[in-house]
Amino acid sequence: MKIVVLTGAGISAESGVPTFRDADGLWEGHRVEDVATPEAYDHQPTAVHRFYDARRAALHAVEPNPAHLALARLEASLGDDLLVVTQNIDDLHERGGATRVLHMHGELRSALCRGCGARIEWLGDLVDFPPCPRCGVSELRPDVVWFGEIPYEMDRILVALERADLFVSIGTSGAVYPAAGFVQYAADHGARTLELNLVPSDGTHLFHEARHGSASVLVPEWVDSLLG
Ligand code: BV8
Repeated sequence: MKIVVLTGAGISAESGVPTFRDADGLWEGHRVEDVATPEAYDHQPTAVHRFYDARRAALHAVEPNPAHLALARLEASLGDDLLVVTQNIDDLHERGGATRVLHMHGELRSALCRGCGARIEWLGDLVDFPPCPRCGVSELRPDVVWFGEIPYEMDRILVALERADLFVSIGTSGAVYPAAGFVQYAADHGARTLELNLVPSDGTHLFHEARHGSASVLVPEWVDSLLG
């Protein structure tokens, strides 16, 4: 059985990573739509760097939770028949043991050089405008897909959705496109669809089935039901 799993901030919530749209979904008083845009970066690069530097630094203080671990267990069993597509820019899927993860909105632990286009693993701050290790130009920005920018790996994601027998959405509000449209695309290509979320998402009516509760409970239960 081919499965595509889409994850959002809700899968990392119980690890202590704030979500975007829950009550505390603000960083330093910023709305994510106000700082996660190329215009915001052009107008106030230092503020945007501080926003992402803080989130990158916070990665060391959080750990994968049972939901991340369960998906890694599922991948160990299904191999290439499972693809995890995440909207998250944290590294908790990987630290939970997953190896096939597509970060469609980029990653905190990566910097993108506006000079030469290189994507460089980056663990420190960018606010001091360090030179790109490849071209030497000081044009490193967060390697994150902002509103108005094109998500990464869309071709691979759409092919996987076309071939999927099952599409499972975990911990996402269904507020941002094109990720929010994946459920319909998968269903149009014959997949069954399942939502695992704390509360019904904006798109819950689009799913064949929806289960509501904490990801750290629902995801291991779902994986156990598949693996027996
Ligand atoms: C694009 C990276 C073209 C940055 C992010 C008008 C109509 C429709 C669309 C648009 C429109 N105007 C503009 C658009 C397009 C726009 C968009 O969708 N805007 C929205 C606001 C309307 N999209 C774009 O610009 C995208 N690009 O469209 O390019 C294109 C398209 C296709 C092909 C080629 C070209 C780029 C969007 C990417 C923006 N970057 N993140 C960063 O992280 O700082 S968005 C960010 O918010 C996340 O990445 C995520 O994608 C998004 C939504 O967040 P969620 O992960 O869902 O988190 P949220 O807090 O919202 O929800 C958490 C959920 O978890 C909740 O439901 C909660 O109940 C649940 N939960 C909480 N705790 C738990 C839990 N569940 C289980 N257990 C728990 N414990």
